[in-house]
Amino acid sequence: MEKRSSELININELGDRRGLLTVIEEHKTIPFEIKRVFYIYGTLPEVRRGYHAHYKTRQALICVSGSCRVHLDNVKRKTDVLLDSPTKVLILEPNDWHEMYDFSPDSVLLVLSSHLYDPEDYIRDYNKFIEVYGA
Ligand code: T46
Repeated sequence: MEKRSSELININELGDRRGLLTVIEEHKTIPFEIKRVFYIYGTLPEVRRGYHAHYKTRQALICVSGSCRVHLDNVKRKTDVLLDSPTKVLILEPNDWHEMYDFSPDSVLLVLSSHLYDPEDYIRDYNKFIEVYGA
């Protein structure tokens, strides 16, 4: 299985007296074609979600309102990323087991995805994840 490194990138904020605007473009800001967009909101602060990795799906996570944290585990390293600005973009590669948590009440987590929804693309069992990506 191909392994890539997830990455937190900062993108520009364009602003004037009217307010702020931030742009995301496929193959420029985001290193893949965007096939699907979804957003996660109304998640209570004590809830932890995710608990999976993917086979193919690459994603970009942006907390466009409020904040949340993402736990990442690619077998070789475990780290936690704070998404607390619409200018922070987490490029999340399929080989990172991820868990999202610590959602603020106003949190809206926007996710841009390289593939259409396919339940078969999820690895929801941690032992299976190690089997697939541990070598
Ligand atoms: C991911 C993280 C960041 C659909 O029917 N279509 C969709 O495109 C999605 C994303 C979900 N669903 C259904 C499947 C479940 O019945 O919506 C329900 C909630 O999805 P899930 O439990 O997978 O949500 P999270 O927050 O655990 O994970 C989601 C994405 O599914 C996942 O790809 O990487 O956000």
